[in-house]
Amino acid sequence: MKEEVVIGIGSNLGDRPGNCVKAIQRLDAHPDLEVLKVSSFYETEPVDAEGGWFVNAVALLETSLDPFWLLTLFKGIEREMGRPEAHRRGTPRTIDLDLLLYGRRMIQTKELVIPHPRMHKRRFVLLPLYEIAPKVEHPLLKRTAEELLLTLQDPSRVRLLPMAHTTR
Ligand code: PH2
Ligand code: MG
Ligand code: MG
Repeated sequence: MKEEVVIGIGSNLGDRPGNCVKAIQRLDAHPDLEVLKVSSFYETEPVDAEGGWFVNAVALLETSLDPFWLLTLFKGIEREMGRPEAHRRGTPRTIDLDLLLYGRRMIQTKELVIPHPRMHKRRFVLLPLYEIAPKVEHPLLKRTAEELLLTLQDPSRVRLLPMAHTTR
């Protein structure tokens, strides 16, 4: 069965927008995965992280891969793109792919928690998500992206990155 999946994409090391584009292209190249929508790219102030501002985006995928397969795929892409395996949370990274929503599925394991436990607290996630899927509902909080963004208390700055993207 195919599921709609929402992922977060982030980079704060090297060619940040280029890294995001490359990761999206690698995902789209997978035979069992289709990239349906990609948000604009945003420049975002780091939240509980070291290093400079991030470039962040959110994408909507359709896939028959199960969540744990997806996680393995994401880790492979992160590794190929130069992110060290033993990565301390918060240190600068060329690419970070996060599984945010997998349909309306709720998963709580050591390796994977879905919905992503911090997605509803972060402007760098909710603003791009609102752009591509304002009505998508958080299955635990029962609030749409739009509703979560309206009541969000996150003072970190998020601004549209002015550039043209060939992948959209
Ligand atoms: N990711 C983090 C921690 N902090 N801050 C911004 N602005 N963007 C991110 O993608 C991000 C972060 C952990 O993955
Ligand atoms: Mg992350
Ligand atoms: Mg991550």
